[in-house]
Parts: sequence; structure tokens; C-alpha cells
Amino acid sequence: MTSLQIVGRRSSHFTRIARLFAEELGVSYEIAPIYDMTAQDAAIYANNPALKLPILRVGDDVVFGTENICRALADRAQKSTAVVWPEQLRSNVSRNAQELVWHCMNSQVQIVFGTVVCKLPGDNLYFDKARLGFAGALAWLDAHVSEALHALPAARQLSLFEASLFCMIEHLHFRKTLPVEQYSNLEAFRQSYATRLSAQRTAYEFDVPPGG
Ligand SMILES: N[C@@H](CCC(=O)N[C@@H](CS)C(=O)NCC(=O)O)C(=O)O
Repeated sequence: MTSLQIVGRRSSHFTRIARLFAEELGVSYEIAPIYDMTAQDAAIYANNPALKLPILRVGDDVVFGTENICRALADRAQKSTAVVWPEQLRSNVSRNAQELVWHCMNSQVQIVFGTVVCKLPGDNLYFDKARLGFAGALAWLDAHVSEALHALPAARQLSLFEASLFCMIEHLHFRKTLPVEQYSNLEAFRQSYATRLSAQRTAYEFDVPPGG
């Protein structure tokens, strides 16, 4: 069988969703770390022209985007797992919740890449507005997480919503851009999801380059 590579970073929340799916689905993979997110050569990003990570490499084939990668992993899984995908979310609250999780993840990238990696001034309106929208989305998720979880099919083993929510909240503990402790419902969800083996096997860490 062709080996699978997740090209990404162990410190990245998008990469962690893909890793978590691979673990849950029992799909073997290896991580090919991208050490430098400032690299501007698409070859570093497994030829993703958007210069974004993660990318799934399967032989000569590549898959761009976390959700696509999760679907490709599910296609290759040997065992059957009941997965809930975003198009199966039926209520507005579940759909809004998924949208806001993606929003939070993108805001985190914007703030970390802008202020930490590129050292841009964090007090610029560009980041002020990002933090405000991020905090607003977190407060909304905290108020609606219980309803959104109850709206998921009870027989599921895995859902992109829960995996992305978990990776997003945990990343706020790892890369502290905004306070997260006050969102008690999100914290309770995080603690419960953290008991999964897949969560424990994919803990955030910084990849260290060979000899680095
Ligand atoms: N839509 C992409 C977003 C991925 C993304 O934003 N990844 C971050 C790392 S967590 C990244 O590539 N950051 C580098 C940059 O924004 O230049 C996906 O679903 O995979």
C-alpha cells in the first residue's frame, strides 16, 4: 500500500485535525514537517500553490485543505467508522457552530502569523478586529456548544465538528493569543475530548529541524 505523508506541522491546529482523523480511522501515516512557515517556495508545501499547510501526499498525488484531507483519509480507511461531515449538519446552530470554529482557526492563523511570525504590530486595527471577532465567536460557541453537540447524530464515532472544535480550543492553550479559561462549556468539552487516544497521540509540539 502507498504510504501516506501528512506534510505539515505538529504545532498546527489544521494539521492536528488531519492527524486526529488518521488516528481515529486507523490509517497509518508519517509526518513530513514544514519547519519554516515563512518559506515562499510552493515545493516546500508539497506543491500547494496557496503556500498553506497541511497537505496529504499519497505517492505522486497530493490533497490540499484539511477537510479534503480528512475525506481522503476516510476513503482509505480499512475499518468502518461512523463519521459526521459538515453537510450532514442539519440545524442552523450546528452549521453556524462549524462556521465559527473555522473562523476561530483562521483568526488564530492571522494573529500568530502576523504578530508572532512576521512581528507586525499587534495593536493595528487589523489584529484588533481579528481578536474582537475571534472572542465574539468563542463566546457564541461557549453559549451554543451544548446545543450543537446534541444536534449531532448520536451513533457517530467521529465528527469534523468535534475534531476541529477540540483542535481549535487546545491550540489557544498552546499559542496563547486570547484568554480561553472563561469559556467553561468549551473547556468542559475540551477536557472530555482530550481523553481520546487520538487526542493524546497528537499533542501539540514544535517540530525541531535536524541538527536544530
Ligand atoms: N484552508 C486551509 C487553511 C490552512 C492554514 O491556514 N494553515 C496554516 C497553518 S495552521 C498555514 O498554512 N499558515 C501559514 C500561512 O498562513 O502563511 C486548510 O483547511 O487546510
